[in-house]
Amino acid sequence: MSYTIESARNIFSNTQVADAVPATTAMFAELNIDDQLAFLWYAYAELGRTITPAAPGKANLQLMEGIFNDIKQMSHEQQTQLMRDLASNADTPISRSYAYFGVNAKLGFWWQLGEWMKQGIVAPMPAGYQMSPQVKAVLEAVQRIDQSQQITVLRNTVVNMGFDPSLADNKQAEIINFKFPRASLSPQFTIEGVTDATVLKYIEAMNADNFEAAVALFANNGALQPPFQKPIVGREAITAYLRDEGQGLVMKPTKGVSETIEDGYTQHKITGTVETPWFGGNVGMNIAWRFLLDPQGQIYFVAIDLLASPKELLNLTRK
Ligand code: EQ3
Repeated sequence: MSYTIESARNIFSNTQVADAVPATTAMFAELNIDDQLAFLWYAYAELGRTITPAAPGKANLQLMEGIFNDIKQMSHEQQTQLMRDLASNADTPISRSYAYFGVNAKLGFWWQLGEWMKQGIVAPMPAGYQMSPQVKAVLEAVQRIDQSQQITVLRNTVVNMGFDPSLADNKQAEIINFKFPRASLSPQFTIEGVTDATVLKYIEAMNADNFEAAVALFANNGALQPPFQKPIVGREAITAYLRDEGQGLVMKPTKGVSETIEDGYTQHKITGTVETPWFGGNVGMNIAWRFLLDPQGQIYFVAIDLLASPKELLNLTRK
């Protein structure tokens, strides 16, 4: 039997993923624009009761100095309109610039706005704001999920804001992204039950932000499937994706299972935690990597799943 990306998606198909994330993100998308902004403010404040994201660092924030200066000059009404424009994907100059921010730059942009909202430099939530029942319902849904799922919902909403770059004329524009300093030594690790060289090299390369080395492990037509997304196919597309989304992640795989299947293919399921540079060791996301390697030992397919619960870390049954 020869695999297709579609059939590869079904390896270890009994893996339970955190379905509450897309469900809550969909509830959020149903809110009107002002309710979306209000929800984000309250969800962010709620999260901030226990953990707050790390400040992104001066050098990173300087990348958007021009836009920040413009925002500081605006009236509170204009600032509120700017936030509405971003949330509604409107075609405005700032909304277009935002489209060319990488994921971490988008998060950093809102981090700065959030700080300035607290200080009154950017328009805060109106005094006496009354939450609509719809906002309340989404907030309650968010309170029911664990912290790693909450930050994923927040991140998804921020990523989806701004003008859609596929509609812009300047499709080749340079993506502005943040870099996070790494400790000089990547975390040492062994994966109980897995010794496959390709899998170990993948984790090692990702923990050093060495995306070229990680992508060199893929077959030409190989694919990477991020949590809740369709597979990204081909080395070039995977490199672009990892440069945008993989920066500064710390991967801590702990255990796994390997087996040879048909025609020299091997499959490996590894579980462990992944930390984002925003929250460091305070939030460990429970993750599974489901690898399918071709007979040459190259990655034909890898899915990254955000797991439904810590219990899933122990689910290594071969299906
Ligand atoms: C200002 C305020 C509060 C109010 C305003 O009205 C609206 C908004 C938006 C506001 C601001 C909100 C803010 C600042 C939110 C910040 C949220 C943050 C910092 C969230 C960060 C989340 C990061 C996550 C969930 C990262 C997850 C990464 C994963 C799971 C990566 C997995 C991967 C692995 C393991 C691989 O092997 C391959 C690559 C891949 C990337 C898929």
